[in-house]
Amino acid sequence: MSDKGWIVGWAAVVCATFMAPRVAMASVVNVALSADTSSNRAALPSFPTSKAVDGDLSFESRWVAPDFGSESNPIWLKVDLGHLYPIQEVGLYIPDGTDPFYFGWYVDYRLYSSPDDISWTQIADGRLITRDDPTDTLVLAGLSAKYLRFDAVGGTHWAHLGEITVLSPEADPVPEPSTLVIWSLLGTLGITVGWRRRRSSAA
Ligand SMILES: [Ca+2]
Repeated sequence: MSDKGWIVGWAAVVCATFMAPRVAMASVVNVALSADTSSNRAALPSFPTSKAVDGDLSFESRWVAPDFGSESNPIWLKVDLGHLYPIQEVGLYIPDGTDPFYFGWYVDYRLYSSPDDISWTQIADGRLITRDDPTDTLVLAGLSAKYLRFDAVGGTHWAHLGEITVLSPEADPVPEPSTLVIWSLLGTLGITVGWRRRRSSAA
């Protein structure tokens, strides 16, 4: 095979290797995990806003603001995702602990998104009820956001939220092996071409 044939062959292998793993490596990541959070109301000391994005679903890991939210005066928790992400799904959860005293509490909410912390769009509303209906899974299509805001607008108890998860299909933090494969193959290609050139020169 000529040098040109070797180069064309290796180029085809590189292209095929590059394209295939990119499709296979597509995954979903919770981009809200450990994100920056804030609120328009001071939280109880043991229940700061960060508890709502720590990945812990226990009763002790909640955000709790010591007041009731209302339609006209919501108490909100804002999540700064750090970047504009395509959003596939948002999960909301409130835990109930083991004491029946806490069973049946509910929080009415409205959920907003924003690309810039200035312009906000309501994307959902609902009611979370401890034990009976503590989770809402909101499947979203075509939404991109940098900020999400959970407004507590009513309920039987103070504004609170156990966890918010924000799943993005394009935020895979794992380095793509395809990149390593490409450099490996390009390195091999260079060695091959160099060797063949030296061999040709020697001949
Ligand atoms: Ca939590």
